[in-house]
Amino acid sequence: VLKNNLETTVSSATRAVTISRNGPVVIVGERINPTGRKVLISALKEGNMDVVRSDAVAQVEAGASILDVNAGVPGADEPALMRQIIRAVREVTDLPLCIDSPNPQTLEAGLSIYEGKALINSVNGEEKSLTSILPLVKRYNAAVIGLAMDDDGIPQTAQKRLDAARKIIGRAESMGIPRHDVLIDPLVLTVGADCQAARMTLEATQLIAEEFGVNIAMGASNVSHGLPDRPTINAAFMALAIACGLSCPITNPLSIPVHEAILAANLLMGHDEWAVNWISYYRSKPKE
Ligand code: THG
Repeated sequence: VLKNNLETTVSSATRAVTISRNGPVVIVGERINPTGRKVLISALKEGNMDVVRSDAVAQVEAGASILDVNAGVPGADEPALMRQIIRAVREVTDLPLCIDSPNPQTLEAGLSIYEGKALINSVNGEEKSLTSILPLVKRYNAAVIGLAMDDDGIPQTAQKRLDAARKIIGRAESMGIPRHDVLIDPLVLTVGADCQAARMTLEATQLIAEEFGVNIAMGASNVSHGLPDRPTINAAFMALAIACGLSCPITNPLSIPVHEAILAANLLMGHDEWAVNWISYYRSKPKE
């Protein structure tokens, strides 16, 4: 059990959410992301925000506490699209947002209209990323997810991912960004390509959480890419990662196996007193 647990608070204009290993995990809903979603891509190309609004509502109802928003439509004006998506989501929910883009112009477009303390997704240990993204984190008083990679790419060992995390945290602190506002993503690759990949990410998660106390975010669904019955693998990985220190999974809360694994892990990790959340989930669950 980890002892050094920093707290990260993000907010909208009217709501604050605290991420911490001292409480239940905070689910970042990943669905507002056009990658691989033809229906969402074509709606966004036409400026139609209906899918964005319905995805937002569905994820809130399924238990997301933060919503990831990604405007990565090939050929689109991403900064303009990011603003449209953020405004559409704000019409239907006041959950805090995780603004997801590798592009500083897109991030800034979103941040400039966002009210509250956003979560920026993401910076990484490459010089180009550190120098373009961290000033935005500072200027907008945001929190940020740091991907555990550097100018040599994604490290192949847990120790080197720890080193990449150290570089990101050190650079953030040198700019006056407090350590508790930096989350680290130890990076999840598919076990379909390398059967040691998940184990290595779990080890990196533990090392980084222990050494720095920072919150850990990850896009856990990548773990099963290319394999059959992905939700079962994702659910098992989710429970293991939470035990190793994951506090902020970026996932689809509408996936029932993953969602149930998260609720069960919260209970088993001692963050669901009298099993109140587990029992109330069970009571409201549609019967087969
Ligand atoms: N780390 C961080 N941020 C991330 C990721 C990460 N953001 C993006 C991604 N990874 C997490 N988000 C998604 C969003 C969608 C899917 C996976 C991860 C996905 N989409 C389906 C597909 O491509 O087949 C299609 C969607 C559907 O219809 O279900 O799987 O690792 N920091």
